[in-house]
Amino acid sequence: MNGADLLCETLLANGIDTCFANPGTSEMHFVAALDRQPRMRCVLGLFEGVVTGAADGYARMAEKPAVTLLHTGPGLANGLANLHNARRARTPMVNVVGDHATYHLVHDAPLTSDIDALARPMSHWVGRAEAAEAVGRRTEEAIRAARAGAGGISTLILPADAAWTETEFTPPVAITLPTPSAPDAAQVRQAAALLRNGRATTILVTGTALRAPQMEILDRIAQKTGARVLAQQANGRMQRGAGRVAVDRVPYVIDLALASFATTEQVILVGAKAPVGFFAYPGKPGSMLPEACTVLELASPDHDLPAAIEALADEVGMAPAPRLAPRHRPDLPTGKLTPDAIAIALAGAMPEGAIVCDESITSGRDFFRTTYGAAPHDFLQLTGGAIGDGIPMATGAAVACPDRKVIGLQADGSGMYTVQGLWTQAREKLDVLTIVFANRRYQILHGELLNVGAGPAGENASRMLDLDNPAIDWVQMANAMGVEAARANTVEGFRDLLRTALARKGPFLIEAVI
Ligand SMILES: Cc1ncc(C[n+]2csc(CCOP(=O)(O)OP(=O)(O)O)c2C)c(N)n1
Repeated sequence: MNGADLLCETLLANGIDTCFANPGTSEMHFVAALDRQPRMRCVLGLFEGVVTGAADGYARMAEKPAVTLLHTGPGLANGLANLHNARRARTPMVNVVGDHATYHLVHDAPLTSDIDALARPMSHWVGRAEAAEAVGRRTEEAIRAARAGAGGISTLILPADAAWTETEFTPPVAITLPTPSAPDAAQVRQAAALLRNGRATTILVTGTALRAPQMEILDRIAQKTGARVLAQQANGRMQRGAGRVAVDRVPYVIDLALASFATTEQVILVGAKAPVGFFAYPGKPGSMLPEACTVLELASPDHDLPAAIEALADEVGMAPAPRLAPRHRPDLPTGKLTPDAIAIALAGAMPEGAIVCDESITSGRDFFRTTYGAAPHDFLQLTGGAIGDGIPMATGAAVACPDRKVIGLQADGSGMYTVQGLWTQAREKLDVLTIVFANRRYQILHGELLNVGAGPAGENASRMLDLDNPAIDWVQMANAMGVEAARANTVEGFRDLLRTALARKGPFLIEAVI
């Protein structure tokens, strides 16, 4: 038994049995240890952004961490953007980053870098297994940190000699997981007092408050008190669709966000942050709330949010029943394909229990309005604004939930960041339908150029914002990675492809030319 074996045993003893990986020489003993563990599912990603994004999507659905295997500082660095997104979603994750053998570091070999420094900004916990004997303890610390509160990113650096050195073995046992903090009774009383004072109140929620049972209680509180319930702009996971409470989210577009809160006098935060502009825009405020608005945090993300919601209900009372969205299939238009028509087609055809991974950027802004009455589904968003999480997230969600259809709503520019994830979907035969919104441009940035007051795009700006020369052939690209694909230009063509794609199992891609 060496340090790498001990690492695997400790992970498995704690229910971590899925490893998203992209290894190198310094991790070869960890690879060999994983090889001796048939209980561990190892999934190769062909770029570290796929690895970390897949671990993010996996944990959001599995409700437990995956482990990632990353190669030294540069491998970790390639995966950082999606660690950032996962950190924003409060996704639990354990990253294992291999390093040179401790005694080799003095030589400053080409791959030597300050891994700790690279890991820190995107991790809640960073630790080093200094020697084989420290691996078990360090791994437990990493797991504990990943499972603390709402969830955290742990990065464990594993020097090659700590991995390959023999060590004494006592079979690891599952650690006791930290319990989330109980709601603060004084905050609950204060929130209840706000809800009774007759002012215009928004209850702003995220995290586990966005699961169906919690939203039902929130809606019953809202009916009783006249408050509005709203989801944060970006959320790790939300349960929505027919038979569930229809909750909207804070709009991305700053003027819409400001308008949404214009008459709000009080905000009660349930795991959420007070709403701010995604960016600063000249002449516009940073906070989306009116100056005089009162903000009260009922519960922080690390509190037990379901318990906080129940405590609030006990304090203020509830209406007898929640208002649930009825099943609704809007009429499909005909002719030219638009994002709206795609949402309408999905509202009619999406199977029950689908997992929608949304990285549609501008094309999905109106998706909610059309799909409140779609079959009940989970909705996973890009949480940290770092594009390139969509295809990986869908990949990880499909690994976590093999019996559910995963639907990726994928903007084309963002999709190109981690397009290699399609290969993993083919290799693992994952049931993912990717819908690429092929508008052949960075549409959002055309808008932002105007929004910041920099004027319309000229020749140079267009060359930085347009993707049409040459146009990306998504069908050929998916095919090259083993994923069947087809293109749709019209609503009728899209509807037919969607029907075919949803009737089969396995990865499929529709290039929706909009
Ligand atoms: C990692 C990262 N790099 C760059 C950006 C800046 N950025 C924001 S949106 C965007 C392009 C979006 O284009 P696309 O994905 O095609 O969506 P569309 O705007 O066309 O709907 C870019 C480059 C970012 N958010 N994250």
